[in-house]
This record gives sequence, C-alpha cells and structure tokens, in this order.
Amino acid sequence: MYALKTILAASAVAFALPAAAEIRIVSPYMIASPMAMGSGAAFFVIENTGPGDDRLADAASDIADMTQLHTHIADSSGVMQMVHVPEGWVIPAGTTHALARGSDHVMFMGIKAPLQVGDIVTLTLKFEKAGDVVVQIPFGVAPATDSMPMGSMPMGSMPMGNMPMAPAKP
Ligand SMILES: [Cu+2]
Repeated sequence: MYALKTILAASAVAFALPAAAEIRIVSPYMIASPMAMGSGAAFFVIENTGPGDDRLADAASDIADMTQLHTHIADSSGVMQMVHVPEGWVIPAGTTHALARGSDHVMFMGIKAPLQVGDIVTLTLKFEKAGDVVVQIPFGVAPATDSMPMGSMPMGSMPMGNMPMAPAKP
C-alpha cells in the first residue's frame, strides 16, 4: 500500500460527488485569460487515492461554448503554445497531478456572460473510472496554498507544478 503524499493537507478541499470518492480535486481556481477576451482557465490538483489508475478524459461546463483539457508546449522557435489534449491525463493510483499556470489547465472558450470575482463556476470533470466529478470553482480567487500572485504569467518556472509523481515506498 502506498502512502499518499500530503501536499496540500491544510487547504480547502473542493468537493467530489460520492461516486467519485477516490478522486479528490484540491484547491481549484479560475482566471480570465490575459490573452483572449471571453476565455479563461481553471487549475487544481487531482488526487487519486484509490487502488487503481484513472484518467481525466474530458471536461464540460455550461458557462462557455467550449471547455477543453489544454497544456502548453514549446513550438520550434521556443514559443509556448496552448494545445488541446484530447487523450487527457492518466493519474496513476496513489499519485497527484497538478494543473498549473503555463502547464496543464482546463480551458474555457467563448464564455457566455462576464464573470465577476467570487462567482462560482461549475465544472464537470469526466474520469474514465470515477465518472463525472463536479467541481465548484471560485472565479478569480486564488487558493490559500497558491503562492503565485494573481496575474503573473510565469514563463517556464512552475513552483507549484513540481509535485512528486512517484508514490512513496511502502
Ligand atoms: Cu488553454
């Protein structure tokens, strides 16, 4: 049995539905994209506390015309580009997967109505095994554990994203 790394133990835990008890979504937040009007991005940490691997396969929301799993990759000239990740992310048993600025994120395109700081956005995460996990995300409010100032757009450095991915030895 693996000991789960308690990385964000003190933070608030956003809630997952009972059917998805083995997947926990921690410290969710959402920002408007500085790059494009009417778009935004959500970040959170996925904890897989169950005995089996799972995969975040897709995301859905009513607030935008399109909600997708995205990441950033460097193009041939080293410029960071956002790309859709249709295969999603595998979260091995007993590990965490952190979405972060400049890296993996949930992208909202074509946001239907302007969001105000503190508005709650409902996001449905579709896991292969755990099924739909509904997350309530406060717009524009950084979680207490987020040491990065709002509005900063780090290029390359990801102090939050470097979670240890290997489970601890029994
Ligand atoms: Cu994106």
